[in-house]
Amino acid sequence: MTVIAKFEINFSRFLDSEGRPVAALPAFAARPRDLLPLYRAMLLTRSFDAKAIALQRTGRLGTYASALGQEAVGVGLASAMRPDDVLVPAFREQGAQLWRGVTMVELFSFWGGDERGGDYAGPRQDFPVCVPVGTNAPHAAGVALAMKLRGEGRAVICALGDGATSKGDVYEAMNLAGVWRLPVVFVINNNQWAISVPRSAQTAAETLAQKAIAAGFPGVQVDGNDVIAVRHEVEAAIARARSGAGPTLVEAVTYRLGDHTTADDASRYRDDSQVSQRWREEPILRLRRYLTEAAGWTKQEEEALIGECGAAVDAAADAYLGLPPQPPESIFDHLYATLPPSLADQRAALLQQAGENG
Ligand SMILES: Cc1ncc(C[n+]2csc(CCOP(=O)(O)OP(=O)(O)O)c2C)c(N)n1
Ligand SMILES: [Mg+2]
Repeated sequence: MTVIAKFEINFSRFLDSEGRPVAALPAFAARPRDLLPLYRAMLLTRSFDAKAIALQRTGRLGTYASALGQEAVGVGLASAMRPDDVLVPAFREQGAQLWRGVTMVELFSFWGGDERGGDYAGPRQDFPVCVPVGTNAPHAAGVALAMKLRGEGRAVICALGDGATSKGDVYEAMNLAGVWRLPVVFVINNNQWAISVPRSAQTAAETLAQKAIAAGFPGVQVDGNDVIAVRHEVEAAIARARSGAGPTLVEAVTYRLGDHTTADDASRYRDDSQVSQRWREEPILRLRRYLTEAAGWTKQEEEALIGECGAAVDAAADAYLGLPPQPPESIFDHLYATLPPSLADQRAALLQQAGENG
């Protein structure tokens, strides 16, 4: 027998878990303080998550999926994008969305069940949160096809979980993206869990990055707790997409430090000791250690930044809680440009009933 094809998957990391550089840093990180916007964005995401959980626990928000421990994935991928690229998120990308200009009030509103929270004033073309697992992948391929047909030189970034890569629609989207060389980057947030199902029970593949190979494009693995690595590899993938060379898959290896959502209790299916271990590798601590060492980041600066993020989150929560409720018929108003007749009838019936009930 002869070897007719050979593949390999590379792993990228710039900072180890102690925050020590293990490779020459990319240009955007040449001056340590240039990393402060990334650091702030990760802190803001963590603060937003904590508030969202508190609001849910007190009955003022619906079920919520926190990104605790995975802040570097969202912030890293979004900071690699240009404003005119399109983000097609799953449901754990609040770090990316906040970076892109989605407001905290919009995000609270969405998770509070208010459809206006998926209609962003800022990044108008970014897609809203997508809870049906993996269904955003074909959407992303479709957007990328439109960009290609129009010759726009933009890119789509599609965020997916590790569990999503076990789904047929994700393979279908990747297959089309490969064969049509679409300008799309699939970023897999490999947080090791799909609710209670561990990564090892989802797929026998050695890496998730290699799933790109079957679809005919490159896959790379990055340390998903190293925001520099995530940004650097996604930037390279976006440049490839824009140049017409086609898609890339970036697998960001991280860990879900929190419950799956506020409707979950992860202590029922995983060991606390495993989680404590993973806290040592978390992305914010890692970058803080680097900033302290390389940029003289002080305790005072740290406290001021935490205070500033907390105040911004509190103000957004107050604004969300102060929003007037939506009228009941709004449940019909955010899915279709033109309502199909059957739904138009239901909307009219609802309005009539609401009128009769005063
Ligand atoms: C099509 C579909 N099936 C099942 C669910 C229920 N569900 C919600 S999240 C989830 C696991 C997703 O795991 P992963 O893709 O790894 O994303 P993570 O939640 O870890 O970010 C499942 C099964 C769903 N939302 N959509
Ligand atoms: Mg997962």
